[in-house]
Parts: sequence; C-alpha cells; structure tokens
Amino acid sequence: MESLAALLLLILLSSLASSFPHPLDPLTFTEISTVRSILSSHPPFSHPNSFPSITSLSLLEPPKTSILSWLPSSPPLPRRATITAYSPNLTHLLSIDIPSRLILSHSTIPHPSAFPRLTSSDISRASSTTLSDPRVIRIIKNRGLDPSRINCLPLSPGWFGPQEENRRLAKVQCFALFYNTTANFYMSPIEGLMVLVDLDVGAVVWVRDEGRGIPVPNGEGTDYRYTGGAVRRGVMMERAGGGTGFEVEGGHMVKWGNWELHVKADERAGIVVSTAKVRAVEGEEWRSVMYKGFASELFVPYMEGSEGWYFRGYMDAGEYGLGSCAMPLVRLNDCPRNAYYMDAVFAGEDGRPFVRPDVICLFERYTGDVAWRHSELFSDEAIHESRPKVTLVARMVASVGNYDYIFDWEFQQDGLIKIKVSLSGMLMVKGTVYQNMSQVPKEHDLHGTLVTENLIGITHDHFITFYLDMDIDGPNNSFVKVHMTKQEISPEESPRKSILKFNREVARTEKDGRIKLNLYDPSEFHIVNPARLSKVGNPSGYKIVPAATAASLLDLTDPPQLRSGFTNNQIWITPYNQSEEWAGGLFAYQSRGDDTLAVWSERDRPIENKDIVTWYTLGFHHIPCQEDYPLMPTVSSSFDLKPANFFDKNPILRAAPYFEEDLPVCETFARGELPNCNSI
Ligand SMILES: *[C@@H]1O[C@H](CO)[C@@H](O)[C@H](O)[C@H]1NC(C)=O
Ligand SMILES: *[C@@H]1O[C@H](CO)[C@@H](O)[C@H](O)[C@H]1NC(C)=O
Ligand SMILES: *[C@@H]1O[C@H](CO)[C@@H](O)[C@H](O)[C@H]1NC(C)=O
Ligand SMILES: *[C@@H]1O[C@H](CO)[C@@H](O)[C@H](O)[C@H]1NC(C)=O
Ligand SMILES: *[C@@H]1O[C@H](CO)[C@@H](O)[C@H](O)[C@H]1NC(C)=O
Ligand SMILES: [Cu+2]
Repeated sequence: MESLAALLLLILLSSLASSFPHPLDPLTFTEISTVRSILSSHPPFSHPNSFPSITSLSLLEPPKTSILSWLPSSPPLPRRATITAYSPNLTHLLSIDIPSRLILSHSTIPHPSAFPRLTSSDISRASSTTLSDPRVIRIIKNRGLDPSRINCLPLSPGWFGPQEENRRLAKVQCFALFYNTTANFYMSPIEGLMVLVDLDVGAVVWVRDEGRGIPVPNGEGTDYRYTGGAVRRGVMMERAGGGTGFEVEGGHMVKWGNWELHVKADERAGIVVSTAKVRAVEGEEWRSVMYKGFASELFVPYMEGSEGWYFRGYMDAGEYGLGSCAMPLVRLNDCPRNAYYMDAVFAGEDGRPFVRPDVICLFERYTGDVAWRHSELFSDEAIHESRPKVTLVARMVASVGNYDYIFDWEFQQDGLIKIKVSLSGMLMVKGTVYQNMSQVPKEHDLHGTLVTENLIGITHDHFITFYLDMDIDGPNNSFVKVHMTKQEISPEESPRKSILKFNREVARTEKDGRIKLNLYDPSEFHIVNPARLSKVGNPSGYKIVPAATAASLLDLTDPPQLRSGFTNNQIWITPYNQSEEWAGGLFAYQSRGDDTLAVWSERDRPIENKDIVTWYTLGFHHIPCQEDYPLMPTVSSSFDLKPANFFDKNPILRAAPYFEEDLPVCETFARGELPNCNSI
C-alpha cells in the first residue's frame, strides 16, 4: 500500500515536473506574443508608426545560481525576455517579466557607435534602394544586363574611420540572375559596382563603378539543384550504397546514454548546449561538465585591399545572426533517417513570433568506428574484446549569405565532446578579365585563385570563437597549462640524452589564460576543479584539445582585426559574467572593437578557483581551389573537450558489446532493389 502511494506520488510529481518548462527553454510562441502585447502599450512601441525594429527578443536566462539549484520539482523560475530594438539613431535595451507583464528595465543608447544585426527589412530595403537608383540602372544596362534580373545583397561595411561613423551603412553588391540557367547567382558578380546605402535614411550615399570591361559570367554550369534539371542533364555520379537511443523531454532536455543536456536554438548564437552532465554508470550522480556552450562570433576577413573588397571582414553572428540564418534542415540529406528534429521559435522585427521548423537535428551516430578494443595473444584462450563507437550528434546549419556553416556537437560515452564546424556553400568570387593563368602577368597578385574563366576565389579566413562555460563538478574551476619541455640528461645518469617532461602551471589571472598554440612549445590545457580530487588525488578535469586550426596573420591594428580582437589568441579564460557572452561585443555592426573579449581580458581579473569561461577559436585559412567552384564540398575541423582525470578509470569498459539485434542491419541488395534494413 505504502509503496503504491509512493509510486503514485512519483507519477504525480513527474507529471507535474514535465508540465513546467525547463528554466532555460527558449521563449514559446505564446510568451513572445505576450511580450509583443506588453510592448505595444509601452512607448515608443505603442506608436504603430514608430515601432522600433526588434533585432533580438529571447529568454533572459535566470541567474546561473538559480539554474544550478533548480530541480524539476522546484517552482518555475521567472520567465523574462531580453530585447534589443533599433530605430534610427537610437538602440533600445529592455527586459520584461512575462507573467507579471512588468517592464523591468528600458535603456536607450542614442547615436550608438555600433549597431544590432541587420534585420530582413534592412536587407530588402538596401536592395530596393540600390535598384531604384538611376545611376545603378544605367550601369547595369551598360553591362548588357536586364535591371529586372539582378540580386543585390547588403554587406556589412565594418569600421575604418569617420566614413562609418554616425550612420548605419551597408555596402551593396549586385549579381546577375540567370534563373533559367542557374540558382547560383553568386558566380555572376557585377564586379566593381558597389553602392553605399544609408540604411536609416534609405538613401544611396555613393555609387562606384570600377569594373567596366570585366565580364559578368552567365552562370552556365553553376547550378547545384537536382530539381533544377541542370545537374541531371549531365552524367550523374554513381550512388553509394546506403542505420533512437535518446529521449527529448519537454522539447529541449536530451537524455542519451550517460549524458544529459539542454539543447536550443538562439537567434544570434545558433545552437546552444546548456547544463551538460555526464556520469560513469547508471545510478551514479550526474556530474556537471559544461554550463553553457555556443558559437559566440564568426569572423571572416577577406585578403584583398582594393576598394570593392577591403572592408569585407564579416562578423556573422553579430552582424547577421547564426540562428536567424539557420534554415530548416533537409531530411535524409542534412541528417540521417533516425534524426529527431527541433523547431525554433523566433520573434520577427515587429515582435511577432514565428516558427522556423527543423532547425536542429539530433541523432545517434554509428559509423563503424571502434570505441575501444583489445585482442590478447598471450593468454590461454583467445580474447577479442571490442566495442563500437556510438555517439550523439546535435547539429544546426547557418546559411549566412553565400556560406553554409554546419555546427556539430558530438557526445561520446567516454565523456568526450567533439565540436565540429564544416563549411560549404559558395565562395565570394571576384570578377576578372583573365580567362587563363597564362594571361596573368607574373607580378600581378590575384589575391586568390582563378577558379574558372573570369572568376577569382579570393583568399580569406574563417574564425569561429566558441564560448565554453565549463563547470567541471561545479562552477569553481582553474585553468592549468600542462607545459611540456625537453629535459636534458647527463651521460652519468642515463644512456639517453633527453626526455620530455611536463609541469603544471595554474593560471592566476586572465593574462596567464591567453594561449597562442605552438607546436614547438607545447602544452595541454586543462580546466580542473581543484576541490574535487579523484580516487588517487588528481584534480577532476577536462582538457581542451585543438585539432587542425589557423591563427590570424593580420596586423593587430588592422581595423577588421581590431574589431575581432577575440581572435588574437586561440584560448582565453575570463571570470564568468552574464554580460560577457558576445566575443565581438553586444553590438557588432560597424563596431570599433571597444567591447570585445580582448578588451575585457585586459582587466586581468583573477581566474584561479573561480567560476571561469573558456573561449576557443577554431580557424581556417581558405585558399580557394577549382573544386570549390561552383559550390564547395564541405571542409571541416573540430576540437575536443576530453575528460582528464575526471573519471577514476575508463568509463566505457562498463558498456556492453553489441549483438545482432542491437544495431540496424542493412542487407546488401541487388541493383534495382530497395535496401532492406531492419529496425530503422
Ligand atoms: C542620425 O544622427 C545624425 C547626426 O549624428 C544625423 O546626421 C542623421 O540625420 C540622423 N539620422 C536619422 C535617420 O535621424
Ligand atoms: C535565359 O534567359 C535569357 C534572358 O531572358 C535569355 O537571353 C537566354 O537565352 C536564356 N537562356 C536559356 C539557356 O534559356
Ligand atoms: C590556358 O593556357 C595554357 C598555357 O598557355 C594552355 O595550355 C591552355 O590550353 C589554355 N586553356 C584554355 C582553355 O585556353
Ligand atoms: C566558489 O568560490 C567562491 C569564492 O570565490 C565561494 O564563495 C563559493 O561558495 C564557491 N562555490 C562553490 C559552489 O563552491
Ligand atoms: C561584467 O561585464 C560587463 C560588460 O563587460 C562589465 O561592464 C562589468 O563591469 C562586468 N562585471 C564584473 C563584475 O566584472
Ligand atoms: Cu572559405
């Protein structure tokens, strides 16, 4: 009787618990609608003609201390919204308590020196302003093009000095549309035509036409759509032959194997992973690994100093929004058959909510890799012991203009988290008169690669800076450089002349936490909890393991580098501060670099045994090649967050091997037949 009552209570509690949202769940459709209705009676939002454009409207996350002490059985935490909005010469910052309909704060920044991201109406206004200018029409006609078949895109101008001050600008570039031939207008730039538009006044500031004589390619052979027909008209490549063990509670809390994490989409950051916890075996306590992780900024400088190109140094998260640019994933092609899809609810510029379906996918991945193994030759009976690697992937894709960025967070049962970024989409190409390398004078630097006749793929970099609030067994952590050096040995001691040794150096302040990677002066980089010792007395930790990456070679005072000073080091450590999440500053558009991670870090605050945030920048140098035309095959790189003395021993020894019925079986099939897979 008693146990039945307990069971009923448990069922009641768990149903109550699941009726509350998780306090980190993004704002719902209803909540965004409520925020809009609260705003609509608050000036200046109450005047329909002066409603500032909403550039961001999302959950104001409760303080970290409240989240850390929250349990599903606790009362719900406050549901609050944080809003940024822009009307000419005025940026608004608001916070609103949704249930009580209270405006908690409303501050304004008059004549801001940096702006929120572009909205979709900024983008369309920039294009229509450009295409209604008679000078632009004349230039287009002079190039033999039809002005009604042109696509114009606003490019962020960066900041170089007075020209970018006291007004919000876009540099508009136009492309010829050959929709009957191709959807890939990026390969048909109207080179040298550049239009500076004042976004607030809605007027053209100047028009430059410096590309007369440079042909506009007709787009032939650049289409990439299967249904477009152009691809299928060619000879198709042969098709390669062609396998959910997780739960998603309340739409965002993911439980898989020995992991538990919260996953959501954010307008600016794209995919956000929060409160990631792991344990060695079932029944053991959940142990905190990461409080919050996301791509904080994405910096893409182009390496061309000419008038039409010098300013191209995009900050895609702050200037365009990675979540805003995330489109629905293509089922079966972006993610495998066994994927679970998550929608995003975002607010439009008018504050109205809308659903962007299928922007995140989650799937269990079994690639045929080995998680661990051993065959024993020196024993009485043959031993062949092996476990397959099965992982959980959370994925989102941001299509920022021409480029597509695929973000993967992959969780392994041994506790490792792999964060991978893959790039695809179209190059930013520059038109040229050259059709063959043999025509290019020796002394003429193309600043890129001639990828096809009349098009240069311009050299550029991609830097993705991740915010990683690691909380190893709790918030108070230290950053330890495990520095490796050569130790010389004297002939009296050993026949050896040298060995490698390591020593641990705890970073005391932010300046000790700045890391430039160097193969010949190597270190491991550990985030440890000095208060949590393992069975044998090592501090519990995770290490950040870089893989192929790139560092910026630009001058530190070059304006794009100054604005993206967060790429000056590969690793930074800062003390936790809820207001320091955006490495390029809260407002990145036309920013001058005065609110970046590099500036915050100058305060040189103590970071030892404190709640700290790790920042890691994954970089790519991109020298284009012909295969990147007309659309790039994906290139990827990644880094790992790997347990280091976190578990007392390898936790996956406790995993059972797989048998026939545990994994999908796809039988081989004859030509013309459909594959026969059980269990998927
Ligand atoms: C914004 O302020 C500047 C002066 O700082 C002024 O020249 C400009 O006209 C203003 N723009 C709008 C749209 O009010
Ligand atoms: C595409 O349309 C343009 C303009 O309408 C025309 O000149 C051209 O011949 C067409 N190309 C094809 C392949 O149909
Ligand atoms: C490009 O130049 C090379 C070297 O002069 C020549 O062999 C090749 O045929 C040229 N290609 C075309 C398409 O003209
Ligand atoms: C973390 O350290 C601070 C002192 O820096 C201390 O006040 C706080 O209680 C510690 N938190 C935990 C969870 O140990
Ligand atoms: C938190 O960050 C903001 C923005 O950089 C800064 O103004 C504030 O001083 C910081 N707080 C602390 C305690 O460092
Ligand atoms: Cu690239």
